[in-house]
Amino acid sequence: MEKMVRLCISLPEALLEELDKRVISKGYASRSELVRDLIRDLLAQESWEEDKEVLAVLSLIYDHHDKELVYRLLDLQHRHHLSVLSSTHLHLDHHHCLEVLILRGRAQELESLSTSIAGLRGIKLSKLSRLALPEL
Ligand code: NI
Repeated sequence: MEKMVRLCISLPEALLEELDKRVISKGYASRSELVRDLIRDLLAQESWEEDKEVLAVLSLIYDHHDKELVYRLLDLQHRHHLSVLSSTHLHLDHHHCLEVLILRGRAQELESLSTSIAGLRGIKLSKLSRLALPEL
């Protein structure tokens, strides 16, 4: 269990109200939990801005009847096989597939791969979740 430190911070009242609204609407157990998440989000954002080694989850929806798209998607994944840690494919219905790729590598490389995939003709949805590697 990590050692916890208490701190006291000053906020304008209106900002505290906004914080508390989000603690309730997002179901956080406390203000502390929300503030910890905000700091972790900021650290993740900085890791990406500084082109550090990062993690990402790329979610895709496409129609598998487009054989050209399926070929190009697989080809891109093989060309970046060191960055693609895993891929999960789910057949949503007769037409649509959901594919989730877990990626690890330099931020710019993952951004570039994600952009290449998102730009393939026939991709109906592409969403990249940017994560930081946990600190040791
Ligand atoms: Ni499928």
